[in-house]
Amino acid sequence: MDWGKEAERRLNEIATCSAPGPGVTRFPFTPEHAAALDVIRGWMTQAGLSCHMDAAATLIGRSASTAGAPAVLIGSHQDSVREGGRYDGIMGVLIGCLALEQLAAEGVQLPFPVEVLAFADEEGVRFPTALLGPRALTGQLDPDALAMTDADGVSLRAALAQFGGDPDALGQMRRPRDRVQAYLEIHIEQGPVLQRDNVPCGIVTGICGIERNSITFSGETGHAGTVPMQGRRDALVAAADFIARVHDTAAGRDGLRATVGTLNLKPAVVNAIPREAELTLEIRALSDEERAAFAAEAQVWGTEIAAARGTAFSMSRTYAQPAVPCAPALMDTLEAACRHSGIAAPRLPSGATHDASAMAALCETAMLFVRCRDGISHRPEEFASAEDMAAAVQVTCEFLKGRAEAA
Ligand code: HGY
Ligand code: MN
Ligand code: MN
Repeated sequence: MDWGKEAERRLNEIATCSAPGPGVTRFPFTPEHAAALDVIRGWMTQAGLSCHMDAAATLIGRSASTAGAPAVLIGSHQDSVREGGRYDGIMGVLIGCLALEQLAAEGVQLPFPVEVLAFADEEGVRFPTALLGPRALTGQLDPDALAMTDADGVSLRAALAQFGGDPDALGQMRRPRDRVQAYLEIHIEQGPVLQRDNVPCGIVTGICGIERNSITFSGETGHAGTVPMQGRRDALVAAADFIARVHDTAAGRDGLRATVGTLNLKPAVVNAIPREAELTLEIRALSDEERAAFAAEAQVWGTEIAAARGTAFSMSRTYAQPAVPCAPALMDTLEAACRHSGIAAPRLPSGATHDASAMAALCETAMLFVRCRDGISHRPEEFASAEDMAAAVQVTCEFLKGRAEAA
């Protein structure tokens, strides 16, 4: 079987489980999500796995292994950003299934069960929180997150319950640590390094920490034609100063990323001065200390700029997750698996965050990156080649065989 071509075919099929518009838009607990789970159930069944959906709406396929050994988990997320690509997240779920199909075809009996997990919500786009599935499995879920609402005022609790999950059971989902031996996530790199190195796969050394802050500048509205420029308390002008300061300072901090991804104005009409500018500031770094220091600096800049512009300023952190190193022993197993597949895989950090960052609270985690064309992701043009996906299937098979030899 040409697993690369098969992967491409299946990803093109599941990409139709999307809201209308360019690229893929598949938010959690939506009809698109339900349609995708029907497709993924087919993948899991074809891989010989028995499927069930847990209380966090994670679809889990488990191999029929009779071995009482702790399971190896292979997972990623089914959801996408708005107008995203066909590979981010879902490719990792598929490659786990294809690798198990390949091993079954070879007649390989692993001495441990394998589970493939399709997490519902990693992106945190619909609700201002993320990683619901992994945090439930690792006992890290903040119950307050269930009260968070989407743009239509629907709570995470209501959306999950309506979808067939069980919000009240999330607190009892924690997996015993002795029942899981490792978590592997296969994911498109979303960056340019593997293409630059001309190699199909890479081994992730660590996942950046991330925090998101809600920021508001408040001034005074007025008639755009009659209020003199002098003395205006224009919230958007203050926000513009702040955004430029954040961007220009972060540009000088190697490895740190700072992004203002959303901006909402009030009253948001062409002929009135903005009285309120609400924005989000996301900060990422492989060092949690560096990330916290930058957030503290931003707080100071906001206060100073607001005073200079005659506006008020508020900043509150709405989300945070620490940086996570990957497990050295698993990285070595992955490296051997790549070598057996004829790949000299480089090691590299992940600027993007992943389900693995939360799973690390339960077990040792590893990530295999797959080359990403021109480093483009979170866009319809995102692309991984069939050849590289075939290589990732082979590496995943070799990784599982490597774990079996070490058992
Ligand atoms: O935001 C991220 O890094 C991930 O793609 N959710
Ligand atoms: Mn992802
Ligand atoms: Mn993503």
